[in-house]
Amino acid sequence: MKKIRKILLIVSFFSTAAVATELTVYKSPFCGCCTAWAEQMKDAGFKIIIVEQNNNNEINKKLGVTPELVSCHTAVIEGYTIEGHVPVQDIKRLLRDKPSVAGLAVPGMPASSPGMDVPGNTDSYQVIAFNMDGKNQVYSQYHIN
Ligand SMILES: [Cu+2]
Repeated sequence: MKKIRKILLIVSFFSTAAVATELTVYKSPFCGCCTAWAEQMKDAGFKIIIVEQNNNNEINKKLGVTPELVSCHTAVIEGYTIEGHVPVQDIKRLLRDKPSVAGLAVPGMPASSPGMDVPGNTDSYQVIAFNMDGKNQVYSQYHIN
């Protein structure tokens, strides 16, 4: 029994390693909080591909990231757009549930969000599920008292 469990563990290790989901991050080479967020996504098991460019104006237009959604970096994972400091649990939920949305966004750069991580900060913020037609809804919220 113990032996079987050990084999299963090894098999599951290799299968997750083989199918690491790619997360492409578009960012400015000077953005430190973008890198901090990408590091957390890497720790969560995603394969990170960084594309450095001066700004994301063009890609944001293409991906439906409107000015009220915009943040410091834009990422793409399995056809979904991830704008800004979106927590990993929301991305995992998105990939699991596969809702018909264009992506998730944390507009601006809330000080309490992952990658910002300003010590002791508990500013509330929302993760917005957005669509190409401009229809947005709240996907999750953090530090709401
Ligand atoms: Cu940022």
